[in-house]
Amino acid sequence: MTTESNTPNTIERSAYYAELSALQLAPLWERLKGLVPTDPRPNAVPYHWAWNLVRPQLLTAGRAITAEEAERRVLVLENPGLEGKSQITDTLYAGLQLIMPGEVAPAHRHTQSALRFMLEGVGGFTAVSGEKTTMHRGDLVLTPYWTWHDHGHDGDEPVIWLDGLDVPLVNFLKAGFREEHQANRQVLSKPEGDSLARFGSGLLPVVMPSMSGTSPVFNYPYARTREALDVLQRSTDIDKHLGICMRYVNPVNGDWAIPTLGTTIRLLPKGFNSTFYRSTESAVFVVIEGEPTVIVEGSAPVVLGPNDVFAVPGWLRHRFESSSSDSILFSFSDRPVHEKLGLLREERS
Ligand code: GTQ
Repeated sequence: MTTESNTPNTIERSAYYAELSALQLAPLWERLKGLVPTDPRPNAVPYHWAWNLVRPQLLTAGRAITAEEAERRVLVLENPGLEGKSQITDTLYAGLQLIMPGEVAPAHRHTQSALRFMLEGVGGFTAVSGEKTTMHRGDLVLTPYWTWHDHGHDGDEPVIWLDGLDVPLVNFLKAGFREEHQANRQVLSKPEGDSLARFGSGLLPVVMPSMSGTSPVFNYPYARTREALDVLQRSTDIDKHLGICMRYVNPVNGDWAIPTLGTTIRLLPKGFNSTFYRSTESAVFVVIEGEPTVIVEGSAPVVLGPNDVFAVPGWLRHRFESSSSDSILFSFSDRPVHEKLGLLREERS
């Protein structure tokens, strides 16, 4: 005799599913493999933004709108796999920001963390939490979450930098808040260079102020970074996947400089070909020196020039070649989040 429990496939499934749907119920067995995939399936695709094509469009933006009207005059780098989403990878936001001489990008704050990687022009500055820093090419400048920040420009040529934010992550968590300051510019209460002297000189105050999770070093000057890479290049200790690759650190706790965004600088010596690497992190690269080639498995090699941006979604094997000269690449990624949640998986071939 058959019982109800061992006679499946006896009902009309589609009518049943419609009944379930009306009750806000769904059969997991139709969805399990999509919900719990065998391996990561990013929507983002590898993509290259060539500086020589992007820069003229950015300068046109300079004639289309003022920094003040725009609040931030930025061209968003939007991944072709994430059309309309203002995302460069599944978890990261990137944009190129232009500020013209004398302009102000008004003070605001938000719970998304931001970084600026300075690319072009002299005299641009940003102010964060009462301190101003003038940005030079290759400098990494941090805007910790929920800190007032405004940008300005005392020079006489366009200033352009790469913005990186954890917008998709924060929005996924529905933890986004934004506020506009009542003044365009915040009051400066500290001398320029205060944070670097206090926290970024191999020294820390004996009496530590209370801190957020972001590094209190708010500008990591390229002059210092470059000098370190120069010395490290004399060593033979070159990782076959990463080259000479260093991370920007929060000197207070040894963590990544930004809790959600992993920032690195790497030097690939002339003639260096890295070996395929992949990890669950998604990353954005920008070339600061040289002309490296990036090879993503399954795609044609891409030759990158200075200031070109390249997005590598998670779990895609990729490697770099640096044939004609030394190359230096800055990158930011969601790696700290993978690490902190125990989700980081790497594969080195
Ligand atoms: O400079 O504060 O590219 O709030 C996107 C959002 C830059 C900024 C962006 C922002 C900023």
